[in-house]
Amino acid sequence: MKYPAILVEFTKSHDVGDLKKSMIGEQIVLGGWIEDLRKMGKMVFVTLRDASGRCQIIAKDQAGEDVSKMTRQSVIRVQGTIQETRARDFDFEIKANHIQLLTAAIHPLPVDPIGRVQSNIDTRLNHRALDMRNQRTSSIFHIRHVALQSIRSHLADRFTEITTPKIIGSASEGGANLFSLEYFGRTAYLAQSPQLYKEQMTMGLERVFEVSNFYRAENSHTGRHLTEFTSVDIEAAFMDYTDVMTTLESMICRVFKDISDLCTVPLANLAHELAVPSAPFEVITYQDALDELQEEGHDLSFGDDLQDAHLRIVGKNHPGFYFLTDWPMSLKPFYIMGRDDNPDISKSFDLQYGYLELSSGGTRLHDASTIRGRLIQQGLNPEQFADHLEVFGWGMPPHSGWGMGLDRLMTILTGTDNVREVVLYPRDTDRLLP
Ligand code: AMO
Repeated sequence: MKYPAILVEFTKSHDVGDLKKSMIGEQIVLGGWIEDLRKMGKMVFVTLRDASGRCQIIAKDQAGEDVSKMTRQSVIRVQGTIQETRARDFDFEIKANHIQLLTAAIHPLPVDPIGRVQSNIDTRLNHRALDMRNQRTSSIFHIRHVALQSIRSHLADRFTEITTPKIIGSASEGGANLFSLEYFGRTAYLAQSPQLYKEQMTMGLERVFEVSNFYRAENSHTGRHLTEFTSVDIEAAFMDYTDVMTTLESMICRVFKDISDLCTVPLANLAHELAVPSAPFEVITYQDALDELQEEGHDLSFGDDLQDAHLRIVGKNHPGFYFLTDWPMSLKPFYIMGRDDNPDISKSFDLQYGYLELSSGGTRLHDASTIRGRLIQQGLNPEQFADHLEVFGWGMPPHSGWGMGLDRLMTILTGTDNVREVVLYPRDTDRLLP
């Protein structure tokens, strides 16, 4: 390997994670930040971290700039040689010939990325970039990365990935919870979901999926609601709701297996033991849930929505993944189909994890006049859906699909109880910065 010109460039020859004991004697150039620094006599011991790991650097105090005066979290570049170590925590160490300070971290820092001093979630989110040097935080985002890869590779086998618009002219999920914005003299909205577009795409592509951010002007202050969230959506022609439930179930099992196999270190950093679920997931009906609630003294009638308190009771009886099916039509959006034997019951489902709703989906209506009737029934104006309804006259196949909240799934995968922990820069009613 050609030895880089240390004083001219700021590149490095290796990531810390690339180094091995078998490389003892090799000259390398590392770049990273100072996690810890101890001066012992004329020697300075630096724990250098980069995104791939950490290693010990041993330097004479006069190696390059005055190392012992450098602050923790400052960015340095180290030119040195790999050698044997007597340190218990490391297999080898780097004897530095030269340490170059690239950027000094100004102290006091607003959060301690080592986690010795604990900060509350708001303080950490206000300083997210520095929080990302905390191994717990970076582990969450490593797991998120693997989950996204796993989801994409699972779906891409049979589905085509699409990207639908986020600036739209009419609501995708009905009128409530829409963010509006001024758009060159007209009103535009931020998409709540890809619902209408993904349905339309089944006409030509048959099976599609999307992983994107969507927007809900929801004034909810819970650990599971954001105004900007990431949704994984599928829509498939010639499938009914039971078929897409199977797709969801197998995708969830695959993601858990992949995380369990590929993320042992991040999971250990989070002290989280992941239980890989197996298919088939339990299925209970909305009526079963009402009966369970009745036994607990909650008298709900068919058509009543299940509030958070109700789902917490049902979730206690079903702590893992389970499908909740057969919802009343009155609780479902205009595009959901009713059952042939009982038009008051929908061909739809939610995927629950205990009390937490992870996904909802169903068989869609594919007949324009029925959709028009449902829109009117729900107090929506069919005129505003004219472009969408027109498509249904061009030969729309029967189709089904679901949307799944990735951020909510991430809380289960990482053992956290707040979606703000698993989103880089969460947006909620209070949080618009940074
Ligand atoms: P729904 O509105 O139930 O269905 O949303 C689907 C899933 O998205 C997640 N989710 C949210 N996550 C965080 N913050 C929010 N504010 C938020 N809102 C929703 C949840 C939820 O289960 N178009 C349909 C899906 C379909 O039928 O294909 C839809 O959007 O995990």
